[in-house]
Amino acid sequence: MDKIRIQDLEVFANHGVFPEETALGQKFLVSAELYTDTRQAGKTDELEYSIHYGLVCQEITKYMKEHTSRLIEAAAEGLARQLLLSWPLLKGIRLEIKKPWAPVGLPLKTVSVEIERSWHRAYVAVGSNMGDRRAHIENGLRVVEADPAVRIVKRSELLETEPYGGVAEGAFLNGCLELETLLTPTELLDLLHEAENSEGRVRTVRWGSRTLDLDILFYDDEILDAPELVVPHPEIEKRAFVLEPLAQIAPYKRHPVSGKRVFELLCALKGEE
Ligand code: A4P
Ligand code: MG
Repeated sequence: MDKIRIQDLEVFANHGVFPEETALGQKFLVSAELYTDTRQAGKTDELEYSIHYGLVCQEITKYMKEHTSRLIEAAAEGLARQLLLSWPLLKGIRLEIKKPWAPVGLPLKTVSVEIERSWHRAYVAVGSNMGDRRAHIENGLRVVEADPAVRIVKRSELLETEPYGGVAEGAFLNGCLELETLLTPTELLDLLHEAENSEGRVRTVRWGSRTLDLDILFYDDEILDAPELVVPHPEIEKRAFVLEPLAQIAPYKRHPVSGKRVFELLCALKGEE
């Protein structure tokens, strides 16, 4: 991806573990690579299609001066998040904060941390088969959307489906979402659990009835094998109640393991019925 690079922006600010660092302040050098597609700006010569690096420098300076972190890790994390939230054309960022005057009592040029953060695309399955199913889903999605680090960019319809797996009773409403998020897969799962819990979800029987179930289907093209988080969701291919709504919003999305597209998986499953 194209990038706009800011190198060693000098800011006097008050981050540090030692009391004198927060009291007296010191010099920091901030470098950033802003990942963005510059093609349109390049063709039109119009600033509105790009990221105004002058304003970004001002925002970095303001953030560094207005916050006090003990660790430059925390300053970098907070600053990267703020920039990614405030600039719609910014897809990702590599950010380095250097401390040339780090009080370690030994001669050094700089110490620094460098992080890379970006927006990710995730797909989430939504289901409910207890009580006011539509209300459980809408309320749960409000909890998800309340986090600024998550944007729901597409929603399928909510489809009426028969219970699958032989444990749950009562028809389900099922749907799928496409999200853009700054959260890691584990952080996203925690947020989904929070939304489930806010709707009074009680975990009794696996695959049993539930007020709200939110499962991660895909997270970019990542493949995760930890038992507490398997991505892509291992049951996608077997479930019409996932593939039908998913095909409404992402028919051409490829399963990163099999390489098959969502509409192909749905056709294959229907062919078996
Ligand atoms: N976990 C691992 N991978 C994931 C992932 N990709 N997304 C872990 C979400 N969670 C994941 O889930 C148990 C644990 O799985 C989580 O704590 C997480 O660490 P859970 O939601 O507590 O339990 P569950 O929902 O009963 O189990 P599971 O396996 O999520 O059940 P499913 O697969 O959701 O199936 N029929 C219809 N028509 N529609 C439905 O929506 N749903 C189910 C439940 C059965 N039949 C259905 C439907
Ligand atoms: Mg679940």
